[in-house]
Amino acid sequence: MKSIDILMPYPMLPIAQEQLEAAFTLHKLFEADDPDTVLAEIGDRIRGVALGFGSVDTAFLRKIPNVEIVSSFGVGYDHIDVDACLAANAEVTHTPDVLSDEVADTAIGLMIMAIREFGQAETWLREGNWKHKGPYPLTKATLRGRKLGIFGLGRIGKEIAKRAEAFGLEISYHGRSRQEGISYPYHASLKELAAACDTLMVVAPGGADTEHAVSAEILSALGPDGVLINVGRGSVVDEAALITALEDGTILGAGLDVFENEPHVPERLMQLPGVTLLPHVGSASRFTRDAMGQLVVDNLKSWFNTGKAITPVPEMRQK
Ligand code: NAP
Ligand code: 8YV
Repeated sequence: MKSIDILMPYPMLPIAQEQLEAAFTLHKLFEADDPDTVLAEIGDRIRGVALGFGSVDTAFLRKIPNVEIVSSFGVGYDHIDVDACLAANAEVTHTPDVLSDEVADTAIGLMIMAIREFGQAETWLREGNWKHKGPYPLTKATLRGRKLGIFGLGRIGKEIAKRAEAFGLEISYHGRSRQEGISYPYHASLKELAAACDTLMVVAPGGADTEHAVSAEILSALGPDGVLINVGRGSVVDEAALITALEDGTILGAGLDVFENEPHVPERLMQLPGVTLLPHVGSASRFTRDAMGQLVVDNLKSWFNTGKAITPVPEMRQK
């Protein structure tokens, strides 16, 4: 496969970079002084892209007209224009399943942190308040008796539900359709789900269809005991509406791993005491990120060895 040229626009983990370097002719665009000039020179030769970061659109695809496959790191692919890839006859792959457990663990951890204020309690201790002022105040919220509404009961959502069951939470969900063989109650609209629960877990994908789905109206339906957890995509939540809802008590709190304009987090959000914020670490253990990196490599190798990818995005299966 050494005769096959692969483009790596941004750095990736050693597990991916080293294997791709050994198997293919790898072009590390991020090492070039002038990436545009390099891409203009080698663009015609590129047959595969190993995408760890950045987006793919028509303009980018035009620079690599003979590309056959874009192998993306991560399960979410809202940064890739799949229609443009289909038009360019390029396969798109992602890294589902290998990260579901890790992200579900993060979601549960974030939910408990947000509800029991563990981040704030740790700050209380570290700043010496325990010694000088006494115990951290009792938390307004508890996990006991909470109703968890899952927006996006997919691979990760189901792992979150499994864990939440062990905590004794009542679970229901919303997606575009009711799922066969799932016993949790289904709500046909997000508003109905928000009204029926007090803890809304967002684990739906980003993109135009879900943009700002969690609006001021949804937050109002969630209500004053409501806690919003987002491990899906920042774009799914109207961040300005969320900040207002937290400031005026429309909802009680939030736990966020993803944001509208990462890595920028609005100052007003950071100032709010009832909010737990994580820097998009849902899948961020070495173990899980290595498994994702391996799948990026395996998809490329499989494509060039057999003509089939291992984990194409669903749109590719429909073509
Ligand atoms: P998945 O298996 O495809 O699940 C997505 C779920 O969302 C499905 O149940 C789907 O149900 C629902 N959904 C999709 N489009 C929808 C829409 N327009 N309206 C309502 N529901 C919709 O994906 P996954 O592997 O669980 O991953 C989910 C998302 O988690 C990813 O796309 C990514 O954005 C995010 N993620 C975040 C992190 C992190 O680090 N925080 C890590 C990994 C993934 P229906 O088809 O029935 O609508
Ligand atoms: C990664 C993610 O942080 O898989 C996803 O959709 O959001 C995360 O696992 C991200 O893809 C890495 O850039």
